[in-house]
Amino acid sequence: MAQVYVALGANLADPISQLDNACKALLSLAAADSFSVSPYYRSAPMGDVEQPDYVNAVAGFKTSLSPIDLLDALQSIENQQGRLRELRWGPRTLDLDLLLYDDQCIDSPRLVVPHYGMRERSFVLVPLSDIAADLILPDGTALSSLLNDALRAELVIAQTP
Ligand code: A4P
Ligand code: MG
Repeated sequence: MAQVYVALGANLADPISQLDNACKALLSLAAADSFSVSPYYRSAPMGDVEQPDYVNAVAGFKTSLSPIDLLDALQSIENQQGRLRELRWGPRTLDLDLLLYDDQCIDSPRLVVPHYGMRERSFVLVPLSDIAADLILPDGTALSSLLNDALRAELVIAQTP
């Protein structure tokens, strides 16, 4: 079994329900009693595309799926929830990014882990630390060392679990 962390993000079509539905789907990939999810946070969109605010969260669970099978499962959940891939960094009903897969480093055409943006993004670091405060990244960096008050101030709690 691998311990994995998945970032959830949505900014279209009732984002809170999108995250609720995604959590139910992720639960079905998780080993019994291994699933946890952070509070949901609202944040301004990162990037230059004009679009609604996002709701973001991070889920953690144990799974027997291989990394690529897990990516396939995440993409099929995105597709079931009406995801269209129109514009890079554009609005979406649901984005599921695989942040961490145990302490593996993966660099393949379809999958890069740890996820490339996770060390800078408040909407990833804060919810990840809610469910895994003592986490050490594969390169030995403590998650807590990447967090600060300015990052926390970018987020507003939208819903607690
Ligand atoms: N891929 C490679 N590695 C991974 C991984 N670790 N997890 C590949 C998931 N996918 C991975 O992703 C494009 C391709 O990345 C996939 O086909 C997969 O094989 P995508 O989800 O189709 O495209 P995307 O989401 O538009 O691109 P990307 O780069 O994932 O976008 P980001 O970086 O996630 O940014 N602002 C706020 N506040 N909150 C947000 O959540 N999200 C974005 C999207 C922009 N602004 C945001 C937020
Ligand atoms: Mg993505």
